[in-house]
Amino acid sequence: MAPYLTDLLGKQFRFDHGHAMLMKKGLEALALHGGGVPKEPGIRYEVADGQIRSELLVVEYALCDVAEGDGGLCVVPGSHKSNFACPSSLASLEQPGAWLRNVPQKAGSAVIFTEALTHGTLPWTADHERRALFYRYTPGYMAFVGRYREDGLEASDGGYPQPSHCDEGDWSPEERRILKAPYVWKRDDTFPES
Ligand SMILES: O=C(O)CCC(=O)C(=O)O
Repeated sequence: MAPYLTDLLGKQFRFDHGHAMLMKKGLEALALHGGGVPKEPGIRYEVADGQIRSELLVVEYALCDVAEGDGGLCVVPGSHKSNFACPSSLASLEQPGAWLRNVPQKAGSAVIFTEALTHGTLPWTADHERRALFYRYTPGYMAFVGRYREDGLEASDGGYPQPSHCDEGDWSPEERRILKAPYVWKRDDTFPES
């Protein structure tokens, strides 16, 4: 995964936040969000100087098979490059159509997508429970969620893992770098060799 994250986020990419998603049959949709416009801080996608760059980037691991039509992750292909906002009548998912794709996945596989892609969640229709893990990464210069406090203590809504939570040696140098707070000046590359 590291080479993809390096390529899309830059050599100093970091883990920002994550969560799990469980859906039982019949659970409702989550409206479309993201998209090339309007430009939102932290959701940038651009190609410049021969390089693709994303800000908030999602790696979504399926813990169960997802067939097309089961529901779950849905995307509007190419919408991260759009220059027209998604009409609200389409974003609400009330009018499904060929422009919207439900993404099939095998258990254990990962889908990588930029939050700048218009995406959402279709109602879950399969008999088995949907189980997915979301890991969200950012370039080394930015945090997406506001969990850093000047006094170094964790905010009440969870906070990031801190080196003090682990015994010395529990984390590899790469793991320590990937979990570092965002900053720019003299920041080490997360995986120096990739
Ligand atoms: O996989 C899904 O159900 C969509 C998740 C989502 O909306 C997001 O990652 O922002």
